[in-house]
Amino acid sequence: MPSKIFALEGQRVWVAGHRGMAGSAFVRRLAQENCQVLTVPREIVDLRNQSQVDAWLAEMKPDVVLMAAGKVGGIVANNTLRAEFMYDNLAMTSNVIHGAYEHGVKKLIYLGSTCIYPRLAPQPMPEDCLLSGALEPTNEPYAIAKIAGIKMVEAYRTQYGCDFVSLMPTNLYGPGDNYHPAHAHVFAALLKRFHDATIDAAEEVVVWGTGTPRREFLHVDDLADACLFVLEHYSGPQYFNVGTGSDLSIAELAALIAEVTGYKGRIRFDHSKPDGTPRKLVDVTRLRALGWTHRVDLKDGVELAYRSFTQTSAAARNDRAR
Ligand code: GFB
Repeated sequence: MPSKIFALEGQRVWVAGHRGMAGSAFVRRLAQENCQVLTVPREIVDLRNQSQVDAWLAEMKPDVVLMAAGKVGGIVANNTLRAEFMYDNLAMTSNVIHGAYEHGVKKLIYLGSTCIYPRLAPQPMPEDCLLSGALEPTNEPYAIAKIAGIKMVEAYRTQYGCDFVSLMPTNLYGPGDNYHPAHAHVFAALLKRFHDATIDAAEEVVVWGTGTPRREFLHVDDLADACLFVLEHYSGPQYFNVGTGSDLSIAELAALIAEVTGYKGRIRFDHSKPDGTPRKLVDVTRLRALGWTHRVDLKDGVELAYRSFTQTSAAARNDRAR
């Protein structure tokens, strides 16, 4: 374990995007640290608006920024809301990174995504395969915006000496996920669909695509832990993949979620829906060499995520009943 080069203690830490799945995990994780967490709802500061971001930074003067804000979604959301995914992410990224530079932020962590790597990248995908081939068309606008963010982080370090670092989380899941039937990522979409099918004793659940694409899944609390680890132990020009180092097919994921939710019916694959990238497994050698490894294995993670989903749904039902 390397020694700490930066201590969070006493720092003012702005979590940008604190209502999202990653941002809310950062807030939970930071509660264990002796630091001051700053958040602001989008009704007050729209991160796409440069002057609002600038005014917020001038007033709050954070020492650290965790940039978890972004417009995100699954394969269909990415493919249909192409303009929004591009504009919203480019605008938020550029306002937050440039503002952090202008207001003397000491450290910033930027969250990219593994869809920045070429569609047919070598597996597992090393950080160095960035920009070595064509992107997956279904999420190209989002990937281009994320690549712009990584390159901004790089450029602000080179030209201005900003201590900003990028992380590339693999597909995330956990509390605070979006369960929208069409726009969710596969994990949350299937968790909800299998849960509903179990409650309704449905005979069939439809899973999009062929079931053969392979994906890697990381519990969002592990991402939050990795983020603080990098913040405190690394300062330099490298960026880091964050994953578990193992993947499974969508068919295997569906079977696992069916088991955890208690679903006993049939699973049908809808070949009219897109498969996306055939495989997306990150090479985690670089972050492991720095001293960080994930803690939550997928089987435990599905159970944890399901528990959180059912508790949140029960709380929402109680709220509606009041
Ligand atoms: O999480 P997901 O939507 O996005 O997963 P990506 C897509 C894979 O899961 C495809 C299959 O192979 C889908 O055919 N799948 C099966 C489903 N059933 C469903 C379902 O009900 N909903 C969804 N969404 N998929 C995303 C990118 O790629 O990964 C983002 O689009 C981002 O930009 C994210 O990078 C991490 O893994 O393909």
